Amino acid sequence: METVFLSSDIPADLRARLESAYRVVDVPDDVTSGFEAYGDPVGWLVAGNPVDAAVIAQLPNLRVISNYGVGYDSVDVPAATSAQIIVSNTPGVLDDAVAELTLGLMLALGRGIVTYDRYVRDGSWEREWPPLTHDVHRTTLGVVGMGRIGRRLAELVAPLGVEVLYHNRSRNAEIDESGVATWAEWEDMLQRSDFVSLHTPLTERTRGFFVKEDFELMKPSAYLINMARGAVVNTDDMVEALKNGTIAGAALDVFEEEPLPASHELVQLDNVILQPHNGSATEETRRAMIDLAVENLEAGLQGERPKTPVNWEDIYSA
Ligand code: 8YV
Repeated sequence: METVFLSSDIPADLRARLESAYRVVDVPDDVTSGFEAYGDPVGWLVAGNPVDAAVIAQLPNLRVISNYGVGYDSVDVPAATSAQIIVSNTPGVLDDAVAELTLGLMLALGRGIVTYDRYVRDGSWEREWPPLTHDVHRTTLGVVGMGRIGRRLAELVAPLGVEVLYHNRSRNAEIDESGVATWAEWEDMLQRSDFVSLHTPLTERTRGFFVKEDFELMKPSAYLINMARGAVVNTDDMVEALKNGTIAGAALDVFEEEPLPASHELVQLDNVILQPHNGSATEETRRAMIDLAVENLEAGLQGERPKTPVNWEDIYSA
């Protein structure tokens, strides 16, 4: 039997299905060497594991890397493509879940939901009524990296009368046609938005791209939401902007270092809502994601085009 590596827990029925055709081996998600201890895989289901060129070079018979997640920044796709390894991801099935958590965070930031939960619990309410909060309806939301998730978010906030601006490197024709959001120049979007929500993939171009000057363009009353990857923002600049009042607050689902150590400076800040990389983390959505990830793995191993490949055309075109 050929070997398949799994670097995520998967539901028992899917595991049994894989085990009927492959030798299935659990490999911790931080292993980058010493693969001989686990075997010689033809397929690997990864969940944010670092799979760089050096890792790929150690696995000469690998044919498929199925990424359990839409963001595949932890996989070196060009290295996989040169080794003729199919890479797939799980787009589409998590759009609703990520967009709804983003909406929840907008409401929590604007209406002080987390702050005022603490206010009641610590007895502050027994002493005085809390300060007023801010409307979320009829505000302006700026989406950075408008794709499927951003579009779903734009649809969700529409009934609240929220105006949605977006900025991508190039305009998204489908979005422009749909009218759910309006493209804006970078400075204009940052200056006008009450919420700036990041949904861009992490690439060499977006790594560390959101810096001090960008925070300074935002309104002092505005909030940053990061649902993308921690590394797209310069964390030191963000902490500074949050501490000195350049912006009003932030809601963060992703961090440069995950899990975020409880001793991190961000944890000390009252104007930040912290989430443990939770955007897609519902029973229903994770099931849909893992179904798709396993289907992609099986298809690729059978020499078929996975439902949602990343590099199929790069390998098989020409
Ligand atoms: C994780 C995510 O992949 O889809 C993404 O890009 O960030 C998450 O959904 C999830 O933790 C599963 O590995």
